[in-house]
Amino acid sequence: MFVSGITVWRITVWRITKAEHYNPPLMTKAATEPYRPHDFESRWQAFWQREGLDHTPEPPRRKQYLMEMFAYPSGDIHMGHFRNYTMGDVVARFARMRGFDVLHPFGWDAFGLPAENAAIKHGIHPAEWTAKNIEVSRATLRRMGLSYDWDREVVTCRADYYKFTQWMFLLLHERGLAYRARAAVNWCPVDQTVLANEHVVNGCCWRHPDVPVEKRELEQWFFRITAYAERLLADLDKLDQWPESTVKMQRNWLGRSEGAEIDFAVPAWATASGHGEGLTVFTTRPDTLWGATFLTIAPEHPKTLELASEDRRAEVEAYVAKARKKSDIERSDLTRQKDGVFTGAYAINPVTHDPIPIWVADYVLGGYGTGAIMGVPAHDQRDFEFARTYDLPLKVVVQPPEGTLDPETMTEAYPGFGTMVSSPPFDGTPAPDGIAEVIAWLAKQRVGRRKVQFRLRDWLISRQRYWGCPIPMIHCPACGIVPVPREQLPVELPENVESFIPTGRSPLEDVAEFIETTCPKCSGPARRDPDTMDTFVDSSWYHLRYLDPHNEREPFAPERAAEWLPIDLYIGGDEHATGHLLYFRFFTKVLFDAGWVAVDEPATRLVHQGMVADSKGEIMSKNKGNVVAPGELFDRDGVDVPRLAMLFFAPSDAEILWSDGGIEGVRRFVHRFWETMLSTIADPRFAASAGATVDAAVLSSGAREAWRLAHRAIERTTQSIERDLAFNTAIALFMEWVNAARRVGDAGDWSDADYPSLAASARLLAATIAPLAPHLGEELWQRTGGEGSVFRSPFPAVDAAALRKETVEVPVQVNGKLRSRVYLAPDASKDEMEQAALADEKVREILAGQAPRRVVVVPGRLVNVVM
Ligand code: ANZ
Ligand code: ZN
Repeated sequence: MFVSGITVWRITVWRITKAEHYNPPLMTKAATEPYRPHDFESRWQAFWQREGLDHTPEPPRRKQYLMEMFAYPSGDIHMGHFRNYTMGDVVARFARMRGFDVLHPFGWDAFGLPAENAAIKHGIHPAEWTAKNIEVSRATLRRMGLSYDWDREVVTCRADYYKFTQWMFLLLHERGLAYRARAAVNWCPVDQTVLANEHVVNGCCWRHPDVPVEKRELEQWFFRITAYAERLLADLDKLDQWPESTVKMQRNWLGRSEGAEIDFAVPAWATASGHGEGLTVFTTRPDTLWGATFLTIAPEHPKTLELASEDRRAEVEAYVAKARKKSDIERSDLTRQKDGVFTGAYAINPVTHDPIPIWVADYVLGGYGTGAIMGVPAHDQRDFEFARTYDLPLKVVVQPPEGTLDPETMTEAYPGFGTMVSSPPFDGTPAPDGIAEVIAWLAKQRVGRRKVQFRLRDWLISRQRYWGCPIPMIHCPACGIVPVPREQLPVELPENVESFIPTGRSPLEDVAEFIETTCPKCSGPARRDPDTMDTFVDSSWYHLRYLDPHNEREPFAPERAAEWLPIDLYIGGDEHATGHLLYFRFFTKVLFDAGWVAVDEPATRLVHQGMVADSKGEIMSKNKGNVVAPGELFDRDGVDVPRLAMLFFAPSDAEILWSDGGIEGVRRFVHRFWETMLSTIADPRFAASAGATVDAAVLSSGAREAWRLAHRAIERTTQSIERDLAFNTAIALFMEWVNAARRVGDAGDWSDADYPSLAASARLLAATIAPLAPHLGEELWQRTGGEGSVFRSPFPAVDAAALRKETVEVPVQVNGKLRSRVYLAPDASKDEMEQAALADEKVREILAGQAPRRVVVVPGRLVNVVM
C-alpha cells in the first residue's frame, strides 16, 4: 500500500497533467513537508565547505579546467553574471560527479575606469570603491553556493597579482613585443584631457555633448600583436569547439589581405619642396595598375603637408584638421559622399609613366596599409565616386567576361575580374592570374613586391590614468628607457594622488615619490613611466594565475600549467569576441614561444551565454531601470528556483526574457517535484527497495513510462552538459517525469511490482538534478539515504533498456479483414495510428495507390481501412 503522500494527493487536490496547469495545493500536515529552501540551502553550503568539495585536487589525474569570465566589480553582481556563473557551476558540479579533478576558480577584474569615475564623482578612493564592490558581489556569489575554489581567487588590482602583470610586460618587452610609438588619442579640447574610447559618445565628449573629440598625438606603449597575426589566424582552425560566429569575427578582425605594395616616384619638379621622393601604396589589385589615374593619401599621412604646394597648403591644412575630428568608422562609411583636396603634387605611374595627381582624402585611412592608395576609378567604387566628383579621368583596364565597359557611360565601377586590357605587356591575361604575374614583373623592375596585409593593429596598452597597473619602465636621461629589474617588482601604485581627473598626462606624473627614482643601469636620477596598462592586459593572463595563485616568485609554475592547460570550457559574453578573446590567445602564444606553457591555444571549448532581458525583451541595464537584483530573488525563493528558471527559460546562447510568470512555473515544478520525491520516500516500502533492480518489462504501462522518463532526464542532462548547455530540455524532462509519476499515483496506488521503479527513480533523480539545483539535489540525496555528499557520488548512468518506449501491437484490417499489425506507443494519437497503418507495407500493396474511402481508428486497439 502506498500510504502517506500519494493518497493525500489524490483526495485533496490534483488532477493535473501539465506543470503549467497546476495550482499549488494548500499544504496540509497530512501532505508532505513544504519545500523551504531557506531551511537547508545555507546548511548545505556550510557542509560543502567543511567537506572541501570545491577544493582543487592537486596534482589532477583526470583534469577539467572550467572557467567563467571573471567579474568587473561595479556594484553587486547582476543577472548576466548570475546566468554565466550558474552555467559554469552546473558543468563543474557535473564534472566532479563524473570523477574529474576540477579546477573552477573565480576572480575580479578590478582595475579600470568606472572606479576612477566613482572617485571623481563621489570622492571615494578607487581602491576603496573597488574593495567594497568586491565584498558585496562576492557575498552574493557565495550565497548562490557556486562551487568555486575560493582559495584561488585573484584580484587584479592587488600588488600580488599586478606584480606579475608587470612581469608579463617585461617578458613582452624582452621579446621585442612591447614598444613605444606616437599615436593618436581622443582629446577633449574643453577639458584639455585625454578621453577613453568609452567616453567618446557620437564623436563628442561625454561631458560636452556638442564638443567634437579631437585626436592628439602622444607617445604610447604598444604590444606587437601584429607579429602574431598569421598564427592567430591560422590557429582559428583549431578552435572547432568555439562558436562559429566568434571565429568568424576574429577572422574578419585580423583581416588578412593579399596584394602588393607598389612604389610611385614623385619627381622633384612635381613637389613644392622640390624634394623628389616616392609614395608607396598597398593594393589588392595590382592588375589594375595601368588604370591608376590618381593617388590618394590619408590626411594623417606623414607626407601630406610636405607634398602640398604653396597655393594649396591652406586648403590641405584645413582638410587635415577637419578629418582629425572624424572617427575611422565614419570615414570608412561607404555610403558617405567622398571628398578630398588636391595637394598640387604629382606622382609617376610606374607602368604608364604618366604623371598623375596626388589627392588627400579621408576615405583613405592612415592606419591601414601604407596610408596611400592608387585611385583606379574604373574598378574601385570609392575611387569611381571620387573621380566623378572631381572630374578625374577613368581608364578601363579590365574587361568583364561579357560586354564591354565604356568609361564615358559607366555608372559604377566594375570591381570584378575579367581580361586585362590596355595594360601592356599583359593584354589578354585573365585577371585573377594576372595578379601574381604582375607582382612578379613589378618585383623584377623593383617597383613593387608581394605584400600580405592585416587589418589588425598593434595593441595600444598605455593609459594616462591612475587606476591601473603601473608600467614597469624607467626613463633615464642617460640610458634611455630601462626596464625595472624583475626582482624590484612590483612597482606599486601609490595610494595618494592629488586628483584622478584626467588631464592628458597621467595623474602619477605628479606623485613625486612615485615618479622620481634611480636608473637601474647607471644609478643616476630617472623617472618612472607614469602610465598604467589597459585592463585587458590584466585579463589576458588571469587564467594562468589561477593555476598557482600563491606563487610569489613566478606568475605560475610551468608544471601547474602543464597539468591544467588548456581550459576545457570557458563561458562568457560574446562582446569579448575581438578583444579579450584575441588578447588571451596572443598571450598564450607568447608564453608558448617563451617556454612557459605547452599549449598555444588557451581554451578548447568556448560558450557565450545569451543576454538576460526583461519580460518585454529589453536588455536589463541600470540606465533603463529594469534590472532585477539576484539577491532579491534569493530572498524570496532561495537559490535553486531562480537558478533553475535561469537554466529553463532558454538554451544557453539564446536571450532570456526574465519574467515573474516564468518563475512561477518553475516554482510550481520544484514544489511538485519535491512533494513527489518526499511522498515516495515516505512510503514504508522505500527503505526496503534499496538496491532492488528494476525490470522495465514487468512494469505496468504508466510506471514504465515514468521509469523511461526518469532515464530520459538522466540522458538529456548528461547530453546538455556535454554537448550544448541547453539545460532547458533536461529540466523539461524532470517535469514530464513528475507528471508521469503522479498519473500513476492518481490512477490508483503504485503496486508492489511497480513501486521499486519509483523508489529507484527518486534516488537517481536526486543525484541527476544536483548539478542543476545543487541544494535541492543534496537535500533529496540525503533524504533518499545517499551517503556523503551527492557531489562525491557518481552521476547516474542511463539504463538503455529503460529508454525503450513501450509499444503495443495494433491490428490493421482492410475492409474488416485482418491484414497486418503495427507497433505503436500505447498513447499514440488517432492520426499517428492512421498514418502508421497506411504506411504499412501490406496495406499499401492492397491499396495499390488508391486512396482509402475511410479509416476507422479505435485508439490503442485497432485500425480498419475501408476501400
Ligand atoms: C587599387 C584597387 C583597384 C583596389 C581595384 C581595389 C580594387 P582590403 O581588402 O581591405 O585589404 N586601400 C588600401 N589601403 C587603404 C587605406 N589605407 N584606406 C582605404 N583604402 C585602402 O582592401 C585593399 C584595397 O583597399 C586596396 O586595393 C586599396 O584599393 C584600398 F580595382 O587598390 B585597392
Ligand atoms: Zn641610466
